[in-house]
Amino acid sequence: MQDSTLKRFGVSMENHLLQKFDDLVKQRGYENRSEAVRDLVRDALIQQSWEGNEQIVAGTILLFYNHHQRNLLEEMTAIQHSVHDLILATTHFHIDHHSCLEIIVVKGKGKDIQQLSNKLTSLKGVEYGKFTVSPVEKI
Ligand code: NI
Repeated sequence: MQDSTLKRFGVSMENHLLQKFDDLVKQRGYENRSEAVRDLVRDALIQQSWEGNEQIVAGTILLFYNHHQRNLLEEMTAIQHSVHDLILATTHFHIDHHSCLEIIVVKGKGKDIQQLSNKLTSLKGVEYGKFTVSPVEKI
């Protein structure tokens, strides 16, 4: 059972950093700093919890790429087939004449998913890659 009692603690930081943080709080529409800090802490814990470990996570790998790049589609397909047990679904969008957006929904051990994401996003022709993940157990 999680203890959800709110605790207060003091944070010191340089003024310029705090000003930037306040801008971010405003931009993202947080009610106050505490709410923003809570989200940042949760994000950090999520990151830390799957990096190189055995915990089961679920998430997405988003890839933006040029499908004219030589061998890219073959390499992508080969990589995905080699770890088919980690992949729940793949959705492909033809964005324009050259560009494709692919979203791969994944589930498996954090370290395996991270490795898969690194392999795919580092392929030549992949212009942008974004890996988002959530632990299957609640944080
Ligand atoms: Ni396409």
